[in-house]
Amino acid sequence: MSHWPRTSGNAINGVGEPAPRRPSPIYWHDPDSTPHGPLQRWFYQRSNTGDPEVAAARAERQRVIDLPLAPLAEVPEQRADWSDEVKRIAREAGADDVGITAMRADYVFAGLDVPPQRWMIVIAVGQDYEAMRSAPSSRALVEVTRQYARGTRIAKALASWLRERGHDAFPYGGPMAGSFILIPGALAAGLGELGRHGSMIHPRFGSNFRLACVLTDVPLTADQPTTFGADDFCSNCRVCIEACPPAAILEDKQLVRGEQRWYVDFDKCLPYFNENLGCALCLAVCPFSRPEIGANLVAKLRRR
Ligand code: B12
Ligand code: SF4
Ligand code: SF4
Repeated sequence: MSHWPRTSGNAINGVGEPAPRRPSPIYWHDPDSTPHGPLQRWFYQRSNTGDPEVAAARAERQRVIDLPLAPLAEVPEQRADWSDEVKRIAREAGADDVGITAMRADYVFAGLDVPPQRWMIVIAVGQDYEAMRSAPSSRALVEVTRQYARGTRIAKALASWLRERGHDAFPYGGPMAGSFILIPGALAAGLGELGRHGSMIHPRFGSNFRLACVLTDVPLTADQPTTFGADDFCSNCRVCIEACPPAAILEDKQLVRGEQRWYVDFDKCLPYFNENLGCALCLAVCPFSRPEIGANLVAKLRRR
């Protein structure tokens, strides 16, 4: 806590602000550029426990991040709509779900450049439930790290495929925040609903999945947002509230940058997250994440 800045993370995130604005960089940016940067450095020291599996998963993730993209072909191939093809290629490369939405400037962190591409192809990758059930643990951290690598690998494969057809494309898979937030685009692309725990709930993977994406200008058709009742269900469910050790998950929606929505108390979550290998308990305990139970729940909510 000696690294804790005077500024509240909730103030940086715009809690209580009635006017819409772009999000501010808060974590997983250049640590010298944000008030919580020293805590970010400390996280990597703390989570470097000497566990060879964590080290191997991190090395593999870095190898994937460093992979070069295919060269850009000189003559662009023309198609009226690339949507079915890009989804097919993303799935073949390992994506568990894919959605398309228009890239919007209000997804981009304040002070960072708005990417020039028009479209966002959003990729979802499921995580192993048994590994995540052990969160917070080294095993869950390894699984999260592997899925970051998988999301990045798929995004790079799709971006390379587009470049080989003469269309530039930008892949993003984390774990650093990059220049834009993924959740509002993933919601718009129909990949799920926002849950009380501040992460998304997907109809098949529940909360237990990660996101990656590719930005491009090829002609695409946007998908529609989906609702299957998760938002309503969250209003009557307290599982993540009760499971979150620092009580960071709140009873009520909050006004954040002009939107009333579920919000997690950053100042409570982050110390626990940092001391406990990236935590993720809230993803693991969510009933939607439990294989079989999640699918039945979604079917029941859809019937209702
Ligand atoms: C910084 C960051 C964090 C920070 C702080 C997040 C925060 N809310 O302040 C910390 C380290 C605490 C964190 C923790 C976790 N994170 Co995180 N995080 C990010 C990251 C890199 C940037 C998000 C950010 O800057 N948020 C700060 C502001 C914008 O937060 P906010 O206003 O509260 O908005 C949040 C949501 O409400 C939503 N959102 C934003 N704008 C809007 C607008 C509307 C209209 C709606 C409905 C929602 C919405 O997105 C934000 C997500 O943080 C993203 C990847 C990315 N590039 O987007 C992953 C990401 C959001 N994290 C993710 C996950 C899973 C986690 C953890 C479970 C950790 C883990 N080991 O898996 C925990 C969950 C706890 C929590 N508090 O949310 C996933 C979510 C996947 C999913 N199923 O939805 C992402 C997308 C990473 C990924 N590639 O998959 N995270
Ligand atoms: S545990 Fe319950 S309240 Fe929390 S996100 Fe999942 S369904 Fe919603
Ligand atoms: S990551 Fe852990 S501390 Fe943060 S909200 Fe989820 S359960 Fe709570």
